[in-house]
Amino acid sequence: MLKPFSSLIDLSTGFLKDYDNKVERRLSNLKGMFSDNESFESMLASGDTLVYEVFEKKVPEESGQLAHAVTVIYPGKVGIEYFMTKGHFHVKEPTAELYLGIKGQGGIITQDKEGNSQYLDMSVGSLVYVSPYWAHRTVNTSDEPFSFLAVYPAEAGHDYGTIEKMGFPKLVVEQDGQTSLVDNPKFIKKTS
Ligand code: M6P
Ligand code: ZN
Repeated sequence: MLKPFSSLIDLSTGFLKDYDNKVERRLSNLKGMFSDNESFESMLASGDTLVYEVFEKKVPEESGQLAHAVTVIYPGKVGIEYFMTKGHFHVKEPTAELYLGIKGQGGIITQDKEGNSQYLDMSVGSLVYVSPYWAHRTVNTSDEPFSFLAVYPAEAGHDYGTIEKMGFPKLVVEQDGQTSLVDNPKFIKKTS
């Protein structure tokens, strides 16, 4: 049986100090996810930039356990679209997730299976509840690393395939120095 344990987030840097596992996501891991393919390919040609890292605590992937991780999204854009996570639905769809902004500025774009979408700004202290059935992707809208904590049922699972096929209904972009949401021209709405 898992004993109670603690870990430490350095609030001055936004990093989790004593993580058990680190997932690195580079540009090449996000192929096809940014809207502007030409900018993506030319950026990739000059280096496989680190886009974000997920620092995880290990807990068993079973009912009753709470998975938790700190994600740091580095500043950057592909074309006008901000650096972002892959985004996912949960494999076990009726599971929620809670986010807490730790450092920097960003936002979370969500969508349900009908193609409804909602964007929520995040800054230090923002507490975001992602309801069951809603896919979620986080973006860094600033010029410093954006760090947040996520807590979710350990058995939830990540469904990346659906997002790879459909995308999100909106893109989070910088236009005239402002963060804006624009329609994703490549979004594929579920028909059934
Ligand atoms: C948060 C949580 C994790 C997720 C991570 C990166 O920390 O939602 O479950 O893995 O963000 O997002 P993604 O898996 O979509 O790349
Ligand atoms: Zn999730």
